[in-house]
Amino acid sequence: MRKAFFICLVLLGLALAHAEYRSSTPAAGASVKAAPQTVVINFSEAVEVRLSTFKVYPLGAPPEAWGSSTRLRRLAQPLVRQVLLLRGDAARRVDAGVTTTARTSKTVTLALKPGLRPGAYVVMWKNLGVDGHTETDFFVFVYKP
Ligand SMILES: [Cu+2]
Repeated sequence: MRKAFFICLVLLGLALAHAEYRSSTPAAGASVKAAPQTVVINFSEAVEVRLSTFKVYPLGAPPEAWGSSTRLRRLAQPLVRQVLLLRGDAARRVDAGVTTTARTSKTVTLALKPGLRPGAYVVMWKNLGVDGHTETDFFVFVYKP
């Protein structure tokens, strides 16, 4: 009994220790009617902004898939694996980089290029938390005017 309680505390500690996705604008899985100009991601702890990678890519998913966040996530996984750590890919991305100027922050803002086309978009990152742990994750949102 006491041992189980201790293990729970350890697991809880590990879960709290990483800079995990908490919320965002647009939200994960959201469909927005107006083209967003920024993506704001809130993490559970501060990240080293300059030592982390953030990207937004068009998913190229067919319109009939836009309504299913499960299907969009499945389509996004191979893209994230392929491009997250790719260099020199600015032309393929729809983000114009991180605008958060603080060295460490729980909230990271990405500017989006103007003229976003309707479609599904993947927001992906490999962050470095202030505790020294990295976390790779992504979410998808849909722009459907
Ligand atoms: Cu951690």
